Amino acid sequence: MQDFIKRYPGTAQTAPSVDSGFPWWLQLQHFLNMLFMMFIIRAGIQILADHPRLYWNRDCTPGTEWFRFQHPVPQGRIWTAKDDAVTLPSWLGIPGLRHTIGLARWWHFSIDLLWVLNGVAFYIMIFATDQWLRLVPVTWDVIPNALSTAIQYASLNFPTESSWTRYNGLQQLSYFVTVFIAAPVSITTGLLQSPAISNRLGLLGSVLNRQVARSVHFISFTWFVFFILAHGIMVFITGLRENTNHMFAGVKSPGWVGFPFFVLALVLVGLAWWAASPFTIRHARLVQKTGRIMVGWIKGLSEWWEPTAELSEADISPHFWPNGTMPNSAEYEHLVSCKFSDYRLRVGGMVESPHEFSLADLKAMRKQQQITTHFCIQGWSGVAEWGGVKMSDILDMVKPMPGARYTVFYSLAEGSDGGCYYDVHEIFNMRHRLSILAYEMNGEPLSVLHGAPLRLRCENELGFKMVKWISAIEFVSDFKDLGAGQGGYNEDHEFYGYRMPI
Ligand SMILES: Nc1nc2c(c(=O)[nH]1)N[C@H]1C(S)=C(S)[C@@H](COP(=O)(O)O)O[C@H]1N2
Ligand SMILES: [Mo]
Repeated sequence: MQDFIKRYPGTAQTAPSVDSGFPWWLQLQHFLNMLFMMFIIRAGIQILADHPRLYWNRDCTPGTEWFRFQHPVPQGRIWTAKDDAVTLPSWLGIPGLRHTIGLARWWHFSIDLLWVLNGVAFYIMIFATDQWLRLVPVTWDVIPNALSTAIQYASLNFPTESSWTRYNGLQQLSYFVTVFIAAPVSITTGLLQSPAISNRLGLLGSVLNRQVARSVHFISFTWFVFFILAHGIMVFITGLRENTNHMFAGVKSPGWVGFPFFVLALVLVGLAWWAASPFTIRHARLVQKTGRIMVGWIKGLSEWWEPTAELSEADISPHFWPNGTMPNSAEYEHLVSCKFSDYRLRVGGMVESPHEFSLADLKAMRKQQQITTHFCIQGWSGVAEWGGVKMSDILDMVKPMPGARYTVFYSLAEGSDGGCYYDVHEIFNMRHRLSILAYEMNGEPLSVLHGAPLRLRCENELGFKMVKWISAIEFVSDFKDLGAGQGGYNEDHEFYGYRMPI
């Protein structure tokens, strides 16, 4: 053992030495990364808490999860995905509480964007200088040296460091994994969870389906948490002054120059940590609007990709989570008892030819069937075969006027805080081949639970945009005057964005 340690002291002597110190941009990016990560991780945990189960299979059948922090799904009663959300303390999640995924997502995605920009700038800068040689192992010697470092740490007899010019083996490997593996894996698996991207990728989106992506995203997250904890502890126990001088002053000295800046950085991150949740709860609408300005437009762009992924019968999920607030009016009860023979779908607003359709009228029209994946914002997914009428056929019949820009779907059901559930779509998105008004699910008439008599399927959006128990469709030029003016019930009440293909 001693021979081994003597031969491999911890830092690979054959590794190139970096002599340009720690430039100001590196110090700044390192700090920003820490600040951004705090938001991303906390908001990410909040998102996970909205469906606190992880699976390797796309169908999310209860009992098949490999990880959960929630009881097993109760049997013998309706248990919706919203019932399943877990409450988080406000110091942990952003903004804490229960089912606050709408706000958490604005934080997660907006700060993600800043983090990615910081990361891209970092990649460019390190490869434009010699700094990349700190992070990328260029000699196999790094492996025995990493082992040697681990042994020495475990023996509490720390190796001599020369981190001004070269990191030790373990350090280099863990930095490499973090910067060049975990970060890109997190970004890709994050994006793969979106309906627009997943559905666009065909086979790839199906093999690396949402639950696989979500599970890998989680594993990558645990790496980050482990790394940040270990890395943070190491700052303190391997030479606090030298380390903080490198990090915050860019100097090699045994003095205290960097330390005050390090403390300041910790105070800033601490303050941001302390303020994030109360601020978000107090200014929820502002967080929603800022998020929309920062990343909403990028999400909106992906509505232009025609969703393509269609699956086969073998992919149909044995279980399809139900979600939402059921209708409970006398009117709806009557419709159920007459088997929807008195049901009329009213289509009007800014159209040349307003229509009323009975269910029989709709069933007499051209029928389309499609097997697709449903992506709920909360994180679960499920595959079903849907049968119904193409929205583009309805559009051709009612002829929206030139000034009409949005299609509004109204529900027979109320939302969870009372008031009509409704949602707004861009008209062009209703012309996609897979946008249908479904009256069938898996070959059977649509059940009450899943939206009878009629629900929307719009395969490049998240589930909440697919209104169930549709009563009427209206074409409008603007949605400012509807509800709280955000483009839908969950947009108004849960601060979601009205264009949510990602
Ligand atoms: N009227 C109405 N439609 C709704 C909802 C709702 O609460 N009310 N929930 C939405 C959400 S969040 C999802 S994920 C899907 C769930 O559809 P499912 O119950 O068929 O799974 O319906 C959407 N349509
Ligand atoms: Mo949902």
